[in-house]
Amino acid sequence: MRHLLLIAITAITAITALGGLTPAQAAPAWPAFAPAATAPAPQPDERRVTFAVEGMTCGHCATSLAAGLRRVEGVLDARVALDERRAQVRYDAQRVTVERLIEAVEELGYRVELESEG
Ligand SMILES: [Cu+2]
Repeated sequence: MRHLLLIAITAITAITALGGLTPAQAAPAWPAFAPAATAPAPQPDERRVTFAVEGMTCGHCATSLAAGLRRVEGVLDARVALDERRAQVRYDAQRVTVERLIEAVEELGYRVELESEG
């Protein structure tokens, strides 16, 4: 009976030594994720809007209105046609709203109405 017990213990010890995992092997490997870069920038939601603008009297008005619109955060481009009394704005809807653009035109001293979007 003692011999059997001894044999059993020896066998278990041998199995553990040969087949058992060392702590290093048992420890889970670090997940192979790529290092986290900075958060990706959201995709711009590019849109166009056209405004009817009243109050421009000369080329300087049109130039300064276009420049003022381009300074608004989220505006990608602005073109103003004095003869048509129109301002066309290309903007990122993630960063600016049409309401904000209207405010900006009014702050520059002109009356403005939304003409078309898209
Ligand atoms: Cu002017």
